[in-house]
Amino acid sequence: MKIIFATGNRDKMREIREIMEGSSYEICSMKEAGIDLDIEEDGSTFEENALIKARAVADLAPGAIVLADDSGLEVDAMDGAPGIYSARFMGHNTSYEVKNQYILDRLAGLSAEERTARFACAIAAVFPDGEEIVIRRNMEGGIGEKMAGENGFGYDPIFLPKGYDVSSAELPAEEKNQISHRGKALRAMREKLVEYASAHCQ
Ligand code: ITT
Repeated sequence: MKIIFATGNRDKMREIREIMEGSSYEICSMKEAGIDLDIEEDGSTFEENALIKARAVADLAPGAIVLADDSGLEVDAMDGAPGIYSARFMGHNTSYEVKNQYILDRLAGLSAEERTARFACAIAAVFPDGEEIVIRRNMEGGIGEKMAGENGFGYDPIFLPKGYDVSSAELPAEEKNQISHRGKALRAMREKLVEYASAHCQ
């Protein structure tokens, strides 16, 4: 069966393909499915926004299973910001170097205990029969003292996963995917997809 991933973010799409490798589903991006859509993410939680994206694409792709990812970074010392606004934080066109430096400056002088943060990822699925599922998983950790690493994307250079003294941008892709919010949420969703397939495809 075919799955369309409702994302326009190429870095997310790369991780999604890595994490879903070996599944019996054919995974295609929105672009590969010929869908070009600017979706207004006006929900107030990761879960709501993931569903908004999946439903918008499902409306244009009858018969396909549509998945969407809404994710972001919650910094406790910033009252959970940038949170659901992670992509829009300081403006869509502002570089991650500038966004990351801003967060480092906001946390200057705080101890490790005061620098706690997490990445969150909600994955929503909309099935051809209208069934919907949303799964959220977190990766706990903290904000480092400086940017480090070239892997990953977005806020990875300033995020130290719990138990690691390197940033998630310093981890090889397979290692980040093992512990990441996206890896955990997608592996849980993969189990739901297997259940769906065994119930619906003889
Ligand atoms: P789509 O809505 O098209 O999927 P987007 O980039 O707008 O793409 P989101 O609204 O979900 O996606 O915003 C997620 C942002 O959170 C993303 O742009 C990064 O800045 C950040 N983020 C999410 N997961 C991340 C990760 O694994 N590593 C680093 N930053 C991450």
